Amino acid sequence: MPYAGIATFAGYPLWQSGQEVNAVVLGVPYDEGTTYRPGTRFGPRTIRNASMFYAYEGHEDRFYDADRDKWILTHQTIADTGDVAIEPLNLEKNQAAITRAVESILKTGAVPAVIGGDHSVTHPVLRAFGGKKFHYVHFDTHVDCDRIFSSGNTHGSPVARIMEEELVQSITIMGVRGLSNSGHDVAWIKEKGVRIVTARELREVILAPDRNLFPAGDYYLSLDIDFFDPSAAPGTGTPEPGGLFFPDFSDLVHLIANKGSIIGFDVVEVNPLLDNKGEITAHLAARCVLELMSGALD
Ligand SMILES: [Mn+2]
Repeated sequence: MPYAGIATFAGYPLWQSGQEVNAVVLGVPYDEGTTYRPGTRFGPRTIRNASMFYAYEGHEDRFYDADRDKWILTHQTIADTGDVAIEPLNLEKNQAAITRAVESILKTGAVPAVIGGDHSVTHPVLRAFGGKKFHYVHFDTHVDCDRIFSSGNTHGSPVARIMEEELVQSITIMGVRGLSNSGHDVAWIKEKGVRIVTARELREVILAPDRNLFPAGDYYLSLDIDFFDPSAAPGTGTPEPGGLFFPDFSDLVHLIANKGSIIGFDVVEVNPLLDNKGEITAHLAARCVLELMSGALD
């Protein structure tokens, strides 16, 4: 039963380093990049716990998606490697440890499925791809391009760092809204060629999918849980009204997976200390990991 035993992601087995599987789940319990309400260091453990809800069926019977009337992730080998060992207040060491952990997964040919942690962890995760060319899609309320003094490695700046280090081929930020983005940053990144699709625009895209929105190629997807409406994802540090919902996200993942190939992804910014009693944010995050996993593997 899902409430018994030690919680790995959705009850999948632990990964033995070097073992060949299709995808490996990696937790990054790091939130020292947080600029407002901390607590996402507890994200990986809580998401794993919530994900056990999806461990009713045996591995052979995973999963029947009733909404789409199709089977997903059947016969895919998935494993959980636990968490990166974080050393408090040692940014360089932590970033290097995150990069190394993802490298060890990529080396075996598996898709890394990262669960955070705050959004600053995406930057060292992307370093692990070592110059490989791919499109980067950032699902977020915020453009995460802070350029203010000492914002170097916070959860408000991963996109700026990714741009500086030229780690990706293109950047698309989806779901942007609210009053906490700097208009100057938005103007700056647009000028640099970053594509921004606001939450309002995204609703139109979902109603009438533009098949040319995503070119063919490899994709890395980064999901900040504050992409969702706070009514669906209250457990996050910087909520903003006007977000989207799970079926919207699912449609977007399918849109990308049908055009390109998802080579890695992360789900970040789940803060269990701010979640409601039913832990709906953690459950949503677990479900999103499975949706992304299906987009990557099926
Ligand atoms: Mn973010």
